[in-house]
Amino acid sequence: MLSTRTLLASICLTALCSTARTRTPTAARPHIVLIVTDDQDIEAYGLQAMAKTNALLRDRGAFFNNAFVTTPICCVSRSSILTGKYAHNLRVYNNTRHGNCGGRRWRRRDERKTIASYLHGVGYSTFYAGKYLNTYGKKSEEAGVPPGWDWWNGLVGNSRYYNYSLVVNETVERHGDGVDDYLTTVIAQRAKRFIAEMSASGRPLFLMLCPPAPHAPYTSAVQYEHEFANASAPRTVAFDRAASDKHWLVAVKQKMSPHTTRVVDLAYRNRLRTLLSVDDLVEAVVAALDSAHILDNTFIVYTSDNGYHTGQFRLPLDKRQPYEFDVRVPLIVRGPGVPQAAVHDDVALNIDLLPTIAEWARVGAAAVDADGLSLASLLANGTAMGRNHFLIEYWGEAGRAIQGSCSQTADSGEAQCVPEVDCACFDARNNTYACVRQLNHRHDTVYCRFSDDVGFEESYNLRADPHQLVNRIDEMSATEKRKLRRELTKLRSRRGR
Ligand SMILES: *[C@@H]1O[C@H](CO)[C@@H](O)[C@H](O)[C@H]1NC(C)=O
Ligand SMILES: *[C@@H]1O[C@H](CO)[C@@H](O)[C@H](O)[C@H]1NC(C)=O
Ligand SMILES: *[C@@H]1O[C@H](CO)[C@@H](O)[C@H](O)[C@H]1NC(C)=O
Ligand SMILES: *[C@@H]1O[C@H](CO)[C@@H](O)[C@H](O)[C@H]1NC(C)=O
Ligand SMILES: *[C@@H]1O[C@H](CO)[C@@H](O)[C@H](O)[C@H]1NC(C)=O
Ligand SMILES: *[C@@H]1O[C@H](CO)[C@@H](O)[C@H](O)[C@H]1NC(C)=O
Ligand SMILES: [Ca+2]
Repeated sequence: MLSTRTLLASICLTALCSTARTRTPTAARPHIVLIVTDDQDIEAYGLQAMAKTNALLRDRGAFFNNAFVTTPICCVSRSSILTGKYAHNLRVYNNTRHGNCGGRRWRRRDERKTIASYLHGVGYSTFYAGKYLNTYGKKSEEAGVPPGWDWWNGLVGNSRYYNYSLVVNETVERHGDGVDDYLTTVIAQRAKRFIAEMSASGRPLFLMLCPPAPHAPYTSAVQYEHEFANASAPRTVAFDRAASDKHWLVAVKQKMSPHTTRVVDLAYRNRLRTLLSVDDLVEAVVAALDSAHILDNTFIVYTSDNGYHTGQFRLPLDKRQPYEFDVRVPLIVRGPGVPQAAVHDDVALNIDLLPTIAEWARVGAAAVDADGLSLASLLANGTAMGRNHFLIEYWGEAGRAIQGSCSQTADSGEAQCVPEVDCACFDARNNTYACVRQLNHRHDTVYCRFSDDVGFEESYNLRADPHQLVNRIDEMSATEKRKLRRELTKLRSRRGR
């Protein structure tokens, strides 16, 4: 008896085969790799540690000069990346379960409509490896595989490099501190295996790779421990500069002590070192796609979940601020139809990644429920995005991670106070704000309003003052301020674009 397979094979010898193929809706869907690093800022050091990434992605694809996240903190931004939605529409507010980081509402509603579900729904084989949401897997009954993922390697909890647990499909896998356990390396190896095994399946592939680098504790791989021995945090005009015209948390900062400055410089150096392993990961993934003969039909997107600061305005380390160093991120896209070495000035946001990837995957625009815009036409032929402005929003944490010998208390309204940097606090309840960021041919400005005791406002003209040294709020007319406040209310109260 002739088996179906033999029958198909004989049909394929005739011209009918190609007709049959073009009718198969998944046949020409591109493969997609999304790489999201943790806390990689663009302002302080950009991609300087990443020669291979620059050669393989940036020089072969498009680089965005103006890529931003809409909320500068891990879990919230990751939730926005996964869904294409602003945080206020997800009601994800901070890195805790209480703030809906992997919380009940997230799991019941929004996690069912992530990039994974959309792509799985149109036939993609999906793969995840690395940090997910900060609370992931902390409760064993919640350490399952989120909807839409076929191959799952989710890191339990926040970024770590050694001594971590991965949930592999549904099984917890414990890793120690052997050379082979280095998380960035493990992610690269598993991605290579997935590509090698699945590229012959005929299904389009989607990989989301989330290395811990360069997030604290900035542990480098052994072979890179001594690189960048002389590097130090950039002494820009904002470095260790008093900023008394800024909101409370920044205005009260003391000049950094020599000890804190040493800690900041060491962190900077170690962050670069951890990125060398990400650079290797990029190289390994590109090589695996090439060996599988699918590189030319693969989009590769490289970005970060938020920026970072190292000493600007006396803020020793961390993110969470409305300033450019915390909200700007690298964004590089390589793929079919993307011209080489293109540079775009159009704004691109974390919430744009899902609509972009969905368009490449031909999900069908009507099916996609997102706040962001697709970058696909801009990437293909430079079609302007037409976006005038966007929202930046953040909810300050309080009472959390006040460490060791620090004198702050759980009810001081502050959070993330760290002994190694003279107990500077990285956050406070009233570090809660929303900003209208306007960036187009005519304007380059930002206006922020804080939810604190005084409704503090900040305003910068970034064209004249790119480092945001001078808060110009007092130069704004009452009419201008009213207009911006109205715009903020509008952006925060409904689906904003
Ligand atoms: C995880 O699940 C996928 C899909 O069922 C399977 O193909 C893969 O081999 C599994 N991975 C591991 C490491 O067990
Ligand atoms: C990993 O855990 C072991 C056992 O607790 C500890 O001795 C070791 O220092 C840890 N390694 C790292 C890199 O944190
Ligand atoms: C680092 O600084 C030391 C001392 O100034 C110098 O000898 C060494 O060549 C520098 N190393 C690099 C890689 O620049
Ligand atoms: C630009 O590219 C997009 C996506 O490939 C396509 O849909 C659109 O028609 C193109 N527009 C022009 C003007 O070529
Ligand atoms: C996180 O957000 C929730 C909801 O707004 C809030 O109740 C909680 O206090 C926040 N957590 C911290 C640590 O600030
Ligand atoms: C912000 O919070 C801190 C700590 O609770 C408090 O001391 C300060 O007065 C507050 N400032 C404003 C402007 O709300
Ligand atoms: Ca982060």
